[in-house]
Amino acid sequence: MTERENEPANAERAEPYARILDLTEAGLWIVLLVVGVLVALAVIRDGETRHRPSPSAKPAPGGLIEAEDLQVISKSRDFSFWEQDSSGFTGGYWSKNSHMFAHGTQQGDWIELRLPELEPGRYSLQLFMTKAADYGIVAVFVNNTRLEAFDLWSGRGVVPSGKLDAGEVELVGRKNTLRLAVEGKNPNAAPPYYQFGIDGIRLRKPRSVSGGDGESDAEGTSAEPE
Ligand SMILES: [Ca+2]
Repeated sequence: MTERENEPANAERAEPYARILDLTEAGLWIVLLVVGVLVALAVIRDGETRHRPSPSAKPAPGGLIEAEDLQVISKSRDFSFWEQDSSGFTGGYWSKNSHMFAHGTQQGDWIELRLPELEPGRYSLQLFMTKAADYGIVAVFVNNTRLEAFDLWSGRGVVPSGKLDAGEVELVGRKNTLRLAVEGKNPNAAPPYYQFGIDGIRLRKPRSVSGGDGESDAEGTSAEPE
């Protein structure tokens, strides 16, 4: 028998191997597809985990009023003041994972917010703001009385300010206002210099009046004050 006569038999014998190879190739693609899907799911789950507050991140204690919930009464001019999701910020924890971000502001700009209705009387006002490389110096007014100014510049990226004491205020009736005014900038500030962010505020009866409520002043958003 010659080589040529053997050819058809060899071809027939080769065919099952070819099928096996085809099946192997198909199997390989299926395995690659499954691995790809598993990797994609792992990436999505990792992203979800990173966007959740870490278990060690303490929510702000009771009494914190979200800046996101304060009604805007007026502004010096038309700049944006919007709720920005903070879950992508790595510098700390913001209550309810967002703050109000003032963007497009210049020196002298201000925004006025309505304070929630509380029993008239004296309160201590604390602010929980945001600091960043391009944030300005912001003065705080309640009912047109200037309290304190806070330098919101930070050389550590975007971070919560921690508790900022603005002093005591007298609240009367239902029309109390909180004004935040950009007064200047830190010499180290980066352009556009005059932005700011606010996470929330806290209004408490002063301890001397209430006789101490037992609450800890150490609580707040998780950042260390600078
Ligand atoms: Ca907030």
